[in-house]
Amino acid sequence: MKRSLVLLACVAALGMSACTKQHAPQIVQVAEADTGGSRRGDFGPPIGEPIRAVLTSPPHVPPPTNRTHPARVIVELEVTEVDMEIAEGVTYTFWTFGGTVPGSFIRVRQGDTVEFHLKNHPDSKMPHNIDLHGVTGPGGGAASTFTAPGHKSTFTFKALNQGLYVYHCATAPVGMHVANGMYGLILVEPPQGLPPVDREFYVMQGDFYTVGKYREKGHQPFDMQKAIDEHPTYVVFNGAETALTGPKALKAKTNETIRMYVGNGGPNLVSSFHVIGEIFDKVQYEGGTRFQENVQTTLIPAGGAAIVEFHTEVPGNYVLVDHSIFRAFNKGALAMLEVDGPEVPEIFTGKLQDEVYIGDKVASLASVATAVQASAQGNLTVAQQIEAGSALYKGTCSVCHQDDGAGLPNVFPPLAKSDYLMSNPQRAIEVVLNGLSGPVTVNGSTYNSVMPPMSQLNDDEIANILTYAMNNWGNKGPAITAEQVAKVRATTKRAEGAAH
Ligand code: HEC
Ligand SMILES: [Cu+2]
Repeated sequence: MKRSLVLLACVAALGMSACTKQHAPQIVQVAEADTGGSRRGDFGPPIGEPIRAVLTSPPHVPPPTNRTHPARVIVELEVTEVDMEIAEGVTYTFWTFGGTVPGSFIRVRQGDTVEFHLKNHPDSKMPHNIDLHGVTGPGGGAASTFTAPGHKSTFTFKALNQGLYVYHCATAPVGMHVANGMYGLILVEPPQGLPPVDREFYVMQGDFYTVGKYREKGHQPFDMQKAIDEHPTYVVFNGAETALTGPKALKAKTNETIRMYVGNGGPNLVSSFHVIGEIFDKVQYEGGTRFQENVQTTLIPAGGAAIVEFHTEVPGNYVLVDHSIFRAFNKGALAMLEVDGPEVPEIFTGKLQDEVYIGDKVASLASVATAVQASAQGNLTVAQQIEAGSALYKGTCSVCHQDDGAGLPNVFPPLAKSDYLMSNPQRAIEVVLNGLSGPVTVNGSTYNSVMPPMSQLNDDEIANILTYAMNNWGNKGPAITAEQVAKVRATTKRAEGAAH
């Protein structure tokens, strides 16, 4: 095989030049990368006492196995059905492998014999099973692990192929189990292990389908029709819009090599995985053996994975996104990596705040959830509205009207002490919902520009933003209620297909 490859390369090269020795190393490299697949993954029976696998919750990754021989590895994974936040103030009933979405990270070595124990918590309402893409055998273990609530199943497999593999539940209706968060990753290390790096992270994308709209507060049930239509309400990393933002952002230092094990649980969408401000030095695309270098965006199929590596040079915030970009900014597919260290002006200068770019994602939206909850209970205070509005104003309005509400001369009118805003609250609601264009005079200056409609914001959000704007920067005005906004929205004709 090796010989014929070399021969073919020489024949191909003959037309241009002789087959020099320079070609040889490349060919040998290709031959070396051929791992032999499953035929060369059996290193004989397990040696020594059985080992209990270290399982970790995302974004953590278990330590390398650091083994030079095959072992019997015991994996105990418990399925639980739990209510957790998918966005600030929005809960969802997730079905989980190990209590988290994605499920616990499993790390074994090629040639290991894995003794898999799947437990289904007695409080579960559904039976579940597991199909591990790293298994050679029917269903990836699905049929062998079908487990009713309060039961446990066991099966054993030999990890013959190295690579990064998705596992997921495959109980009917399969799509629903996957959509509820039943997926995770298993890494089968090559026999020599992976090269050491400074930090490893576990990140997995998933699409979610709720009856309520994006960020509609309260408990949201699964919407089967939206799932069938492949019309997700949320696309998130690690099971929640806020899983890796704010205080939960990933953290690293400059001058470190970062390795991310990135999976895509689907159930429907393919991910265009990208880190804003970084370039992947190396991508083991599709979780396989070969790698590509110097990559901007890597495609991760549903039910697939990739190992990406990059080196940190410049401090700051790096943003993980699905570069199908509406998913990042309007459905939640956005996570943060904070890199700490001294500035390196020879590589990167500039003091541009990326807060405006990533909008309210850097702000904690807890105050927004609090305000909506208080509103539902009928005891919302103006102070709560202002606090929520302040968080939402960031990014949504501050891009143009600026953090201090002063606007930009001749381009964006001020909201601070604006006679236009303060003289007519009803009109202000209309401006936010429907946008504004044509000449408008604010504090004696005329602006003739375009403000796009902000109708993607819900009634609570608009009420709170306007209450904030009308009671901040020296403004003293009324509080705006969600009911007032709803009234304006209901009486506004909108083009077919425009946001709610
Ligand atoms: C993309 C830039 C942009 C964004 C984002 C934006 N605006 Fe505006 N806004 C404008 C422009 C431009 C005008 C003036 C339009 C014109 O000339 O007709 C304006 C006008 C206004 C006015 C009336 C004039 C005044 O200064 O009182 C209000 C009130 C207002 N915006 C509020 C908001 C609020 C609240 C938000 C956030 C929900 C927001 N805007 C987001 C660009 C923006
Ligand atoms: Cu299941």
